[in-house]
Amino acid sequence: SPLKYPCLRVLHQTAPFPVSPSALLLGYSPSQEGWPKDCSEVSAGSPSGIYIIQPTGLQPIVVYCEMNVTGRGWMVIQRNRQSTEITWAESWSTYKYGFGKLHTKYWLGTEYIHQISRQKLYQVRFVIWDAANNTKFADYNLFSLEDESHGYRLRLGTYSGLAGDAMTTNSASTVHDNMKFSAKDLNQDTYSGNCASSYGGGWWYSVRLNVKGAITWGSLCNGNCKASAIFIKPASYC
Ligand SMILES: [Ca+2]
Repeated sequence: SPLKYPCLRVLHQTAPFPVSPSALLLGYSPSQEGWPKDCSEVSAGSPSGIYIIQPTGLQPIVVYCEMNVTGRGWMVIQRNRQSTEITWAESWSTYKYGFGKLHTKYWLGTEYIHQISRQKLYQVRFVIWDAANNTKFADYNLFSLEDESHGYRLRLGTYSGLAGDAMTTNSASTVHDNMKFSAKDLNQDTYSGNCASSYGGGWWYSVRLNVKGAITWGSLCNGNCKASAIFIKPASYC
């Protein structure tokens, strides 16, 4: 049988993965130490694609590893497109365990992002395709999520990039660092209303990447971004 991985469990619940056995068998198998803990541990020279990883304390999960962008080993935790057919207006528990399709519109799952980010020190790259379809990055040199009992509070380091710092600016209405995650049925934003219900998504508001059709990143694009993706990998120290 070509399927060698009886232990593989697809944990995402709302949509099946477009995973073919061949995609899972790109010369890829667990080492004696087991599965990689993240995409940075996938062996050098491997192509971008779908891999099995096993973060500490979790079952093996399926993720997309971007191995070609400047510096290999990025793990994709989010993708969205302006043309998305999914609504993104999901519940706390659906955001918790993730949804969508790995190649196009996708949320890995807030719980998995938390579990992964506690393994090592991580950095994050927000990739924004602006209204003219130019690709811009916003990098933060540290990234982690606290656990669910602390609302998956977001921790971000120092910004660099050309997309603009839409996440750690000083404005009380736009800062994301230290904010809790919100979904339509769990309002933890600092606004008097319910941002997740108003915008139809889930986030540490006010940026809107997890939203249907109105992707917004600071002043770079306001409701008219073409697409987004979020990558994480271990932080570099020097
Ligand atoms: Ca509120």
